[in-house]
Amino acid sequence: MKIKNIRSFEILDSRGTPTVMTSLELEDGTLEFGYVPSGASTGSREAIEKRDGGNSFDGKGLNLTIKNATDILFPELIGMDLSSLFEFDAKLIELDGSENKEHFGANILLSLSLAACKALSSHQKKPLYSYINEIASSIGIEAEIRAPLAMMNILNGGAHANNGLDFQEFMIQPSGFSTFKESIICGVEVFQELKKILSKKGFSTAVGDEGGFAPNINSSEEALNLISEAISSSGYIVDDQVTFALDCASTEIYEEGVYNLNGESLSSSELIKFLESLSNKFPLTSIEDPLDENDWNGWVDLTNNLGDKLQIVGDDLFVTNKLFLKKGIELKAGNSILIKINQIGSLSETLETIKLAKDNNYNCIISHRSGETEDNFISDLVVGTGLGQIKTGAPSRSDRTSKYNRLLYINELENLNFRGKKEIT
Ligand code: 2PG
Ligand code: MG
Repeated sequence: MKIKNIRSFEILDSRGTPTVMTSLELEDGTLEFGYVPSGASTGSREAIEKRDGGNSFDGKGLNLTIKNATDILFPELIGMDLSSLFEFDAKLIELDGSENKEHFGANILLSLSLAACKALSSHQKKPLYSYINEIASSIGIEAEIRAPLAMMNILNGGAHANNGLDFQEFMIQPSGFSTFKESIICGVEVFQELKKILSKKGFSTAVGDEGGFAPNINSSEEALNLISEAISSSGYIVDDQVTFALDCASTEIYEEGVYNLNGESLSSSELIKFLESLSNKFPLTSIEDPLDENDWNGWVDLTNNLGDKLQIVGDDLFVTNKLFLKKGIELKAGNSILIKINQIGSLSETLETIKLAKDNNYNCIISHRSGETEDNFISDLVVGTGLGQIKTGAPSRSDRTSKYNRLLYINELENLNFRGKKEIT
């Protein structure tokens, strides 16, 4: 079916920063939209998010970027036959011609890739998750449609909050349940109990960028103790039913060879020791970006020490790019990968990275960005690829709950299998 029209629009993300939404219309009237999220703690090797510079929106405006794509890129695509997402994405990559998508911008290209995927699925009258399942299977990803175990970020720090916590995300994984619904109910109850506890102790219950609380506390232990208390007092069992996951986002605290943590300067091996001791005190099942994006030796050491026990997740390290993942596989750096579609800028390349990860037994976690929109494409993506884990913030604020709500809907509709603990053991 031929592409009849493409238009991009400057819209706002959950931080009020401009982002791009693109509509793609087929000749039969099918009309679909691609929305692009945006990060705050970005990896330096991510594909380029193009912005206008200048004065509008503090340099983050997108009018010129959109005009450039409208004048030069879209005329090449309009009239094209859209029958394969892989062919469409390959065309985008060829027309951009740069290694990191700086020519038109990974944000523009991703909005097109997502709109095209949705248009193909609508045109074929298939639910988005089923269509994604088909294309994932077509490149050899063994994808069993299922509900994911959530990583819920209920305490925010680092670049996502204005408090004293150096690590960025303190998450729970409600894994000890037999259904997705029970697991989400547990997460919500713990989140609400945490609010009561913080309030009783005189802390603020205002939330950070991903909907989790951002109290003015200073240490990871204090954060994890508060969460443990919330789990127990809401009637759940720490470890047995709910475990912890961290995103240290350590690239953000690394400066001139040292890690700045709680007012101290730690070497790579000191930070590794600290994380090991934390994992002995608390039931951690996952640590993301424990070290800086260029500290490959540290990653190898940490994976060697803790990799049998928990997920060591590369986010800034791998930036959803198969080249960096390949390096990690060769070095044995990390054993899991965070998957963010806008780090690489097309759905096809995202699926290729997932294939490489799965072929090498790396766990994959589909992730939102801290700057999100109301779009919930990643919910269909995690169900369709059957990857089994999603990180999409706290069960609070519409930019986060839109993902949970879509999952609740698909779960009910399809009576999805939920593997809980098996995803992380
Ligand atoms: C992360 C993400 C999402 P950001 O570091 O994993 O939680 O944050 O989008 O700011 O990179
Ligand atoms: Mg991260």
